[in-house]
Amino acid sequence: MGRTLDNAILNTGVKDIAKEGLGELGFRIEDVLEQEHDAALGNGGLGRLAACFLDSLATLNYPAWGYGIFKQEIVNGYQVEVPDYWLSFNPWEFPRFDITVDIIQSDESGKQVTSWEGGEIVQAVAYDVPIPGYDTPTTNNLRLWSSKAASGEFDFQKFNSGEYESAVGDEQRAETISAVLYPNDNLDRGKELRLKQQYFWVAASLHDIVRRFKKSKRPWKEFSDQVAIQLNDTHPALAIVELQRIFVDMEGLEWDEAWEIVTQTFGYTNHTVLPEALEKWSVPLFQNLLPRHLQIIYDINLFFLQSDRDMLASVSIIEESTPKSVRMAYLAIIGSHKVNGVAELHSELIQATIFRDFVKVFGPDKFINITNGITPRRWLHQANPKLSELIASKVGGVGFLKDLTLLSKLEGYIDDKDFKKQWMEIKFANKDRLAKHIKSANKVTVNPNSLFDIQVKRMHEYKRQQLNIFGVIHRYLTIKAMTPEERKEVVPRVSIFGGKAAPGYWMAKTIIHLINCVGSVVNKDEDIGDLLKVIFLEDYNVSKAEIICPASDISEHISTAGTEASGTGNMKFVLNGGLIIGTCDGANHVEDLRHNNFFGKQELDPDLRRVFDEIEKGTFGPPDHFTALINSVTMHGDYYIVNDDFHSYIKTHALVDEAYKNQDEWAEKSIMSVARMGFFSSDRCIQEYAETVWNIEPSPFES
Ligand code: 26R
Repeated sequence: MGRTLDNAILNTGVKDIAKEGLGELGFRIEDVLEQEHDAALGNGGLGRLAACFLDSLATLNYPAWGYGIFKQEIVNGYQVEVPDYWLSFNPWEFPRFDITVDIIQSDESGKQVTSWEGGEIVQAVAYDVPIPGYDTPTTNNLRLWSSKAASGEFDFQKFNSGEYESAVGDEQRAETISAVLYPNDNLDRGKELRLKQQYFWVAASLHDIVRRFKKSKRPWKEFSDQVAIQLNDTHPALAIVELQRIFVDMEGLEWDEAWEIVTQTFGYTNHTVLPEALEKWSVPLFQNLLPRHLQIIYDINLFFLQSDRDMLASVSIIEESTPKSVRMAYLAIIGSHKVNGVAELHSELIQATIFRDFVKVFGPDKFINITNGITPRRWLHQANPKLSELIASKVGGVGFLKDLTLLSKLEGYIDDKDFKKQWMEIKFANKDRLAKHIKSANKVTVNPNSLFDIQVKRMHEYKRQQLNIFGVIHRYLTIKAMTPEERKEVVPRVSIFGGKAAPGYWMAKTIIHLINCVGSVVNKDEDIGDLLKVIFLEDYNVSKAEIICPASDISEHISTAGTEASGTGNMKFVLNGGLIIGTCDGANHVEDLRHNNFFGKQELDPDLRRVFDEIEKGTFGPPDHFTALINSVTMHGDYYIVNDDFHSYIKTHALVDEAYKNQDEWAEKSIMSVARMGFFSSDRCIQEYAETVWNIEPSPFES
């Protein structure tokens, strides 16, 4: 989510008043805004996409609610992680002690059941975060759930009778459920507490939704006319089972009627094809925690498999592994009426690979694409006010913030010298702002006239920050080998990295380590000076992204072909006039390359060989720190295709250098890129969900 205040006063149009008022009280508004801590809604692209959606839903006057878990994220320090309990106060989270849901947490016996009783009761308490739309009175609600022991009272009886531990135990066990957000990204670890969290969150949200529906007094068969629930990946897919349980066990509906309503209610968005990220829960774990839900899953599966007996094993929700496991993506597909990917290529890929057999069963209409988008309010107007103002002066005012396709009018100014000059001056000012941040955070001076090359996103091998840093080392060696005359032709460059690794992801941390080691050698090398600087920005988050995204000349989106579902950072950079380096499609080709590599038919690129030699010589510190990283390319099949892409990657950077030498043409490329960004607004994206999945219309406030 990032910070709330600046966005809220911009959206509601009171920023000038706030600025003036604070001024009279002797404060600078910037200083006040910076006091706020970033709120989280997850760890990476998935959560930030949801935050953009909330902004668009409110702006477009859609009657929508966001549901999330109360967070206490673990943030990355340098190498150690510290839980940020003491930072957790957020003035925009309004506790609603009047809105609580009692949730059964587990059935002690774990036995076969046809209804679900007994077990511990945990209470969910709502915390509401207001989401004001832009230029509309509509303000929607994001409801976060915090877990609490049901009684909320300390058990003095147990305490007095000497059972000290279990007296605090119940309360602590309850509060632990929502205490931490798992910091993994794209890696499923199947932890019991996480399943508890998922159920806790799903149950609280669904009972809230059902309670609201009941107030309408409409018959159950109209449930899906009033309610649409979008599953943001499979993490909340248990909701499908819980709603079926509410209908059948609690409200007395017949199975078939209930199931029809359930499937009409849900939509499922897939956000990744990486096999290690597809959620599976072991059946024994499920049996223990959610026995009735497991039974309902068996029944859903049975009825589904009866409809198509040819493909039993390949589409079964239960995987015949040891132990058996529940495939959450399959449950999500079977329990939804629409399944979508988040970019054209990604949607094609899931239909051709991981969900292929389901396309055969359900036919192609159930599977659709809805390309991601970002909100221009935060990612242009708020992060880059000067550019927003300049654009407004050319495209007929601030209307483009609600209809981003109006940006295309900028194409008409491509030959306007004065406009181009202003455009580039704003880019420079944004780079200068980032340079100042780097100076204070990293104690390194970077020249804002250099080419700023940025890669910020979660640290992951598939995103290939290692390809980038190997490229940086190659650049360093190339400059080192040049004569002073040759060096005069080099375009000065700052390579900027940022992003968190999951605490247990050792290889990702090794890549961070290498980046920092390269930086400390290169940045103080007097032969190099301003020609190359290497920066790792600590603690990358939304507020930092608001400073970073407007400041790129190029940014890197170089995930292995076919692995990045969509990416949304790419859109943030381009909307702010940066050019991008990106991987072309080549998903099918990747399989062949992996096969060849695996059977030893790999030839190491000579430039990459030089890079590895230099690391192994100890130029960047003890080489054994990086042995595993190098071996992953040279000895273990190069799963992420770093070697095969290295040559083309280096060539592309040479093209960038050449292009940057012509600043006039660069300005034109930059303007043209922004002019064609209209499609990538989250408003367009949300409209597509509204029309093709939810069947809802805007409901503007009427005074
Ligand atoms: C812990 C585990 C189960 C887990 C798996 C996967 C946790 C988090 C993920 C992250 C996935 C779902 C994710 O964030 N995907 C990203 O979604 C973005 C929004 O659609 C895309 O832009 C981005 O390409 C994709 O990686």
